[in-house]
Amino acid sequence: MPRPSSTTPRPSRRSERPGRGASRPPADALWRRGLEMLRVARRVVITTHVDPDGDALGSELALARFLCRGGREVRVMNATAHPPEYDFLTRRGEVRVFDPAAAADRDFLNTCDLVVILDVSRYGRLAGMEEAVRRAPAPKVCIDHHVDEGEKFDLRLADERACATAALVLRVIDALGGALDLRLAEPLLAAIVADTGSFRFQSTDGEAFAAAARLVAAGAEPHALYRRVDCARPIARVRMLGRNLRALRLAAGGRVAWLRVSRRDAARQGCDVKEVYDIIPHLTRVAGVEVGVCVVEHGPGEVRVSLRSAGRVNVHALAQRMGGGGHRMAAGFSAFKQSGRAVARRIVAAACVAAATAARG
Ligand SMILES: [Mn+2]
Repeated sequence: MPRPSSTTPRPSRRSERPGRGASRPPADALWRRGLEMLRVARRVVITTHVDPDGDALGSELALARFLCRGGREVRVMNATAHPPEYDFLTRRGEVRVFDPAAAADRDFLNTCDLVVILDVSRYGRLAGMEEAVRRAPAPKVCIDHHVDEGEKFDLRLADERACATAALVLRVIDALGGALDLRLAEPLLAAIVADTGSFRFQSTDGEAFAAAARLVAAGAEPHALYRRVDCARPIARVRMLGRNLRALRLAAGGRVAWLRVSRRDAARQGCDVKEVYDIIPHLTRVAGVEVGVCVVEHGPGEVRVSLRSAGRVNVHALAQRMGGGGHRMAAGFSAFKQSGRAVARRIVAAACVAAATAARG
């Protein structure tokens, strides 16, 4: 099978006029096969990575709603819940947290005729759903924009340059002749805003803006989205960000900014451990910092590390060495049966080497 990333069609930047026209229908054989599988499927499971983010959830909702229009039976099932700030996007019961003990969940997964895996480059990212998805007899189609980790899906529709998986979902909807309405536009815009850092990250391209123009024309409201996602935080969460900003440490002569926080630290401040991740955009805001490292102890022996690049360091390469993945500018990994302190020491040392090398280059 050819490497999908080299052949995946992408709307031409030159021909795409702002605010006009659907993205060019994907034309190569891989995409044609994937689109045909989506078109003929009648019972579809859609899933994504553990701890779904805005792109993961928004992509799922838009694809599910689009496929439902064709009379298909579609279930969105994830290993864990999405952040509560995205609840407003969902209808009651629209997204299920997969329960391996629930016969209804297992039965649907085992009798569906297609499993669509979104925003995931490796089965391992499905965490508690991995085994059940692998065992499901239906073919698995992956739609994703992460760096290819060589994982074998039945079909992988991928474009590493895409700003968000949602941009690929929009290409799919366009190619299958779907019309945009608010039910599709709202989650797609939330997804693109999330994955482009509100149109600021390196992945932000003409396709992101052209898609956004169409989604806004279909009724999505950027300001309302911002208010609901970013401006509804409990005071404890904002105060914890303040404490974590104070605790930020610099290494490698100011080229690496890093922080280690535990679930206990967060709990002491009345916060959920996932709210620690609010610090991440700030890591690379410091002048001279090339790499940001956020080490979070989720539980005894479970450490999750987020890596961010200011531009020169490929943090995907760093994450990959530790068994993780992601993108060139944003990546991460999990470590088990190790202390947060030990993991932090190892990854900060590696980040310092990478940052120093980049500074010399
Ligand atoms: Mn994504």
